[in-house]
Amino acid sequence: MTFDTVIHGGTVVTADGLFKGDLGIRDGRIAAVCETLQGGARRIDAGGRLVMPGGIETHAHIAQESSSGVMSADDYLSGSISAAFGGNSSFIPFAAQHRGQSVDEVIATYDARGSRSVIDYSYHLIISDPTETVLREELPRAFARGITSFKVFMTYDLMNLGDGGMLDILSVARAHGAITMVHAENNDMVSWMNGRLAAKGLTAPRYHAISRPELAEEEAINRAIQLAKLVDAPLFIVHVSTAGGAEIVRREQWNGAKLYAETCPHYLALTRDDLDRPGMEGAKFMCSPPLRDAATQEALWKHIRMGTFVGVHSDHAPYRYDETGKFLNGADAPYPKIANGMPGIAARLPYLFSEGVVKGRITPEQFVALSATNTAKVFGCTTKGRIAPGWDADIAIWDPEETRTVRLADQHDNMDYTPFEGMALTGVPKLVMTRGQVIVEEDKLVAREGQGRFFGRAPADLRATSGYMAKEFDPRQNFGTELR
Ligand code: DUC
Ligand code: ZN
Ligand code: ZN
Repeated sequence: MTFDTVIHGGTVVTADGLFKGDLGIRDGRIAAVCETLQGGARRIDAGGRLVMPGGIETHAHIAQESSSGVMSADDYLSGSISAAFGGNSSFIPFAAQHRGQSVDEVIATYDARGSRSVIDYSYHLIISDPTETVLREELPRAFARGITSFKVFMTYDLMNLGDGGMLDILSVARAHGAITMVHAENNDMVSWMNGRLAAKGLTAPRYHAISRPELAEEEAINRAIQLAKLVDAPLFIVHVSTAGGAEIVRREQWNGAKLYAETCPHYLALTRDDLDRPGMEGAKFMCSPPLRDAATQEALWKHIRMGTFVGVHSDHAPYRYDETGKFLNGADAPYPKIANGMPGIAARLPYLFSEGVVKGRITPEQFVALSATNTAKVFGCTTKGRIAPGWDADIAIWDPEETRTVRLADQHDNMDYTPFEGMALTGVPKLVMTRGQVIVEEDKLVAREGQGRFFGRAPADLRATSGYMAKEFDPRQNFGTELR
């Protein structure tokens, strides 16, 4: 058997186990996994290193306008390069429909933006305007192209769909085998808090965290799940930031909901105290849902370990600390007029490895599951996220012992700060490939612009969930499931 590349002498880590072995790669795919392999036009020595599936970053805002018109600082070139330096072989950013826009046009716009990527990419749609045309014509066309997931918002005046709008989306998604992702925060609770704080003139960045209470997330998570259960639709709760929210997710998973969730590194690494930094520095740490506290961090780690979360994703939402980003509305803008989000696509996996695997909170196998394999299943990436014959050769080779301190100067995104600045992290991705092509090697980019390919996705693999039958839809008793 001939190979284009052989990776030899490393420890291969999969979601199921660890073994010493070699990988043979041919035509962009893994052709052989064996104790030892000879040959290979190129042989890569992985002695002393871990050979893992390249990360799949499934929560990133790249070349995306927010509803208030702020453009993220990273495009598909800088965003994908930064992702690759952070150990990712592919990513699934959002393609955002704002009110009045056609979904077909949104997808065409992102196709043009995505063509610059150095790693493979797909999109989740964000839906903010579910008109009849969107529901009956455009979403089915998007599903047919392999865009099988999308995000809806329960907060933000220009994005929030209301419960009826969510039910419409959930029902259409279910019919097509798509999964609905939800940003769950109670919009009225947040608006009410904003009003109270504004009346007292409390508008500094630190009040952003106060304005979005933990209860607002917990209430909305619970409501989103009940809405999804009514129509038995798969649901993915993005960026869970509270212990209470994670507990509700866990309970409802046990109750049979087709329910998945993620958390993000910033909720593990930072707290609302970071918003108290001097002057406007706190704006760097403004994200929604907001940062919480140390007790929450411990609870989130417990849920990561126990499997409540299928993934830990960055929610890379890069808004610079200048007038193009955080301060588009002025250098001392009140917190409701400062963009929510922070960068983290490069730090996600090094942080999870260092704080998770190296500190003994999760196993190396769990790291692989959380960084690639689980979410590949949930988001229908049928050729990615595994090391097995026939799968894409999307591989990351890590030095598990090297320690590096995060510095802005070493970042590859378009940002002017990193919230992880100064953190010493152990474990460094040394080589990253997508479909057998090396993207990053020993701190150097070796890919060319546009090398990544769009990949269509299948419906979520729901076989491990039992589903939920609302009594009112039980054909033995009432109207029957066709009403859903
Ligand atoms: N939601 C996100 O997922 N990212 C940034 C801001 C937000 O509201
Ligand atoms: Zn969100
Ligand atoms: Zn996000």
